[in-house]
This record gives sequence, C-alpha cells and structure tokens, in this order.
Amino acid sequence: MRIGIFDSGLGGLSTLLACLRYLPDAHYLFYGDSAHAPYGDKSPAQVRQWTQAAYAWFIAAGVDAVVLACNTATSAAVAPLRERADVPVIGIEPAIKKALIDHPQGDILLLATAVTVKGVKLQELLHRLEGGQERVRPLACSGLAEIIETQDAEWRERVSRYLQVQVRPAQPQDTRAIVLGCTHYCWIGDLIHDVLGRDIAIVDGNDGVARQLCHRLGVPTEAGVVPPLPDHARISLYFTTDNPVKSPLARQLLAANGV
Ligand code: DGN
Repeated sequence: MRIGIFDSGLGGLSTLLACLRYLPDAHYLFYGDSAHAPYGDKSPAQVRQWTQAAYAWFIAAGVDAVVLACNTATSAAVAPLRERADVPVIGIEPAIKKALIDHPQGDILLLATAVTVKGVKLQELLHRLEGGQERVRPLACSGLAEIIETQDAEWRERVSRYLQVQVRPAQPQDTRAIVLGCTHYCWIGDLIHDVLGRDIAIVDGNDGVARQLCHRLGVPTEAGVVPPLPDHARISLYFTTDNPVKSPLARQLLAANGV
C-alpha cells in the first residue's frame, strides 16, 4: 500500500509518524513543497493550486490515499480536491473539538497560520462547536513555521523568543489547552510548555488523521489504543526544490523521533 503525505515542509512528517503507528507496512511518499513554502501567508487560491499539483504527483506515483498533512492546504483546498478525487483524501483540521471536550472549563488557545485562521473552514467549525466562539482564541502565528523549517543551530532559541514576544502576551489568562493548528508546531511542544506553562495541555490532530486514514482504507483501529512506532519504515522523500539539505534534515528529524 502506498500513502502520499503532503505539506509545505517538515511539519507533515509529524503526521507521517502518526500514520506509521497504525499502518507500519505502508510505503510512505512524502512530498514537501519547499519551492513555495511557507504557505501560511500566501493566498488561498495559490495554496489550492500547489495542493492540486501535489495531488496530481501522488496519483502519477500510484498512491492509495493522500493525506494533506497541512492545515493551511486543508483549509484552502480539501473541498475542491475531494470533488474529483480518485483516491481518499484525508485533511487535517485544528483539533478544537477534542480540546473543548477534554477541557470543559477555561480558554483554548489555537495557534495556526494566517490562511487557516482567516479561512471559512475554521469560522464554520467554531460556529458549529458548542463553546467554539466563546472559548477558543485563534492566533495567527506569521513566521513561526519558517523558523521551525530552518532546523538551524539557533532555531529553538528563536522559537522560544517568538513564543515569549508574539504568543505569551496574547495568551488568555485562563488557558487550559493549546491547539496546534499547524503541523510544524508539533515539533515545538516542549518549548510551548516551557514558555506558556507546563500545566497547559497541548492538543494536535495527527492521531485523528491517522485513524481517519485507516477508516477510509478499511483498516480497523482500537479506540483509545495508540500503537507504538514500528522498528522499520519505508519512507521516500521528495521536495520541490533541489535544496540538498532538505532530505538529510528530514531524515534527521525522523531519526530524532525514533524512525
Ligand atoms: N504545516 C502547515 C500547516 O499545517 O498549516 C503550513 C506551514 C507553512 O507553510 N507556513
């Protein structure tokens, strides 16, 4: 079985890891659109076009399903893509519902890109969910994914500074949970805890996406049981720029996370 995983960059690897737990024998084709990254401040029409190009690439590569491991691309492109898709297309959305249910009191801070925060999809979701409008505070974090993407010697310090200067002042006083509405932010959970508070829960949508993928492929999953990472993995990496450091960086990140 071949599974296509798509993001503008390294964030989508966190979604790939979640899928790998449930489908350890699949061949994963990862497509990082480094030529057009970051997506967060681009127009939804552009993001739609690039997502469609990635989808066409996956279909030519013979995948059985495509995972949009990018909240921004899901916000801008999942609906039109699904209308004429030949294989299941699974998108990722901020896991606000889970945060609201697991944390029935206090505020929920949602961190995401500007495209996701401004998108109709998020507004509809907040409207639909009980407490969505009253308790969820969305914050567009322009530039944060770019810092994470560099993986250079200072990236962690720069993320800490970003969180202190751009996020902490906007954090509601009674924050109980932080929803990671951009897959890149899944790599900075420890820094978020350090800067914004250790007792705040961090919620991401990767496990839900992996379960949804299984569901669409007819593979059963057990409620409440998250399988361990397997000791083998078949992952092919493709980036849309010829940047020679991208693939080694991606491999390093996977290795640091047990794959
Ligand atoms: N990782 C992407 C997301 O989940 O929205 C986008 C990051 C970016 O390109 N700014």
